[in-house]
Amino acid sequence: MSASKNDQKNSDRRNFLKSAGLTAAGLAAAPALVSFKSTAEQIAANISERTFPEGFLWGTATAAYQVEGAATEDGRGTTIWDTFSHIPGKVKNDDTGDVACDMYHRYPSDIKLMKDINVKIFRFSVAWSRIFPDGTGTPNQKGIDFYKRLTDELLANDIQPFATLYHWDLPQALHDKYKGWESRETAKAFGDYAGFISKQLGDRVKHYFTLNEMSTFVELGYGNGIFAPGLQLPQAGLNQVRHHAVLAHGLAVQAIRANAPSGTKIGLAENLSVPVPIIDTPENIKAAEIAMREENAGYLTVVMEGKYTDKFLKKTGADAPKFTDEDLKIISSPLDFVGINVYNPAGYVQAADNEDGYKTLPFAKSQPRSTSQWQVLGPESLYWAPKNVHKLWGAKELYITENGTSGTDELTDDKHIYDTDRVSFMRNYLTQLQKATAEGVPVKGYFYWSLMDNFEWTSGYSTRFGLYYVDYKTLERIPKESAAYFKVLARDNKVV
Ligand code: PNW
Repeated sequence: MSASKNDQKNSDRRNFLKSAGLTAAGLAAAPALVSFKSTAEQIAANISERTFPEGFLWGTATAAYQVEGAATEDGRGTTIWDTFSHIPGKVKNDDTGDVACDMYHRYPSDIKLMKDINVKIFRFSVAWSRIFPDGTGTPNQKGIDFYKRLTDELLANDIQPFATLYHWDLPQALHDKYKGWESRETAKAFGDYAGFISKQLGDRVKHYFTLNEMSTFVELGYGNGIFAPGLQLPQAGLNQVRHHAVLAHGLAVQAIRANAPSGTKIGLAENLSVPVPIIDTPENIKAAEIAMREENAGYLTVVMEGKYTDKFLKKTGADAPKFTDEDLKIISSPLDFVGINVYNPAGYVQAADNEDGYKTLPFAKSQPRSTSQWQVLGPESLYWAPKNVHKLWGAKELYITENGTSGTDELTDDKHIYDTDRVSFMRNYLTQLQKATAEGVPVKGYFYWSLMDNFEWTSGYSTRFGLYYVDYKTLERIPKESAAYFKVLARDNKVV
């Protein structure tokens, strides 16, 4: 490419960024040219100072089965992950969540650990089987009390609780009775449970996420079978499971609206596929948008649009899910915010003259990855994910509900963990997120995954994502270098 063409592209890109930022600023500061200018200057200052918007919320995330332990305590019912992790060979080293980080008992000191690093929001999940041991029926008061104690303790420490209602630990009884997510009955039961919990915790919890990462638990649990319940369904069955997951989400939104006090905010936490333009030209940027919409057609797209895209229906053909118009209305119940879990780019894309309008390039063999083989490292994903969710669907509020990385995390003789890789990861990814917020994308908060090392599904305890190291022999928590990084980041509200 000639130098002048390059210059042209660079200047196109600059103009694009400028106009994107200014458009947002212009909308926010309508009346006078003066305020328009000063807002534009503010944007420029934010970009160079790398600050996040005022009031941006910094937090950490966990999930019940991964941290709580106490698997048979206080009337908790068995879940599909209890069953699955106890089958030899399913999880690395045959680890299980029986004890995990024992957060069920240690939550008061864990909340202190959060406070120590300036956490203001905490995302945890409610274990459905602690509330309804069999998925439906009589509620278990001891389970409810646990989440009341937990949220009271958070509030007493000035940390806002954000509750996820399903983080993959389906009550085993629903699997046995209805084949779990293969049945609509499970979606209905989820709606009932969501309504119930939002009534119980309504005075304490103001933000709910319905389901965590539908795409992950459905594809890995019912598609390739490496997650619980370990099934490999044919395409038609798999599409029906996908449909039941989005339906469950919609039913839960409606049930929470009907039961929670007004002012309660509802969203979901989806690990969406994030295509990243290989080179930021207008054509490739458009291609990445098209790709994001189509690649999430069975999940976020149908939730946001209330229809399956034509391409999705064409591609699935006779195997398409069976659904009604009423289902689509439920699935697309309006949300207060969209939560996205962002770990990696789905691929680098470019515009193409084909039926799809885009082409996904193969990853280079040397593309860096974390110790989780699926996690291709691409910080730009934390720019394009919120940018395009906002652009495609006009989401008014966004949260990064998970972002993090796994490393080797070696404990030195003097009891330190110098996780330089994680610190670098956070700085690189957050630089991209900051750029999105500076351009006016309404991201309200960020949850690092995870507060501490925990049960990493099929990788067991061998894969560590935490800001705090967990010594699984003693259950001691030790802050890593990244915890120190997070503390300054949250204090200064800027990339440091
Ligand atoms: C998410 N993949 O899981 C979950 O929400 C967390 O429970 C989990 O601990 C975290 O990310 C880190 O893995 C994923 O294979 C599991 O692509 C697997 C994949 C993606 C996300």
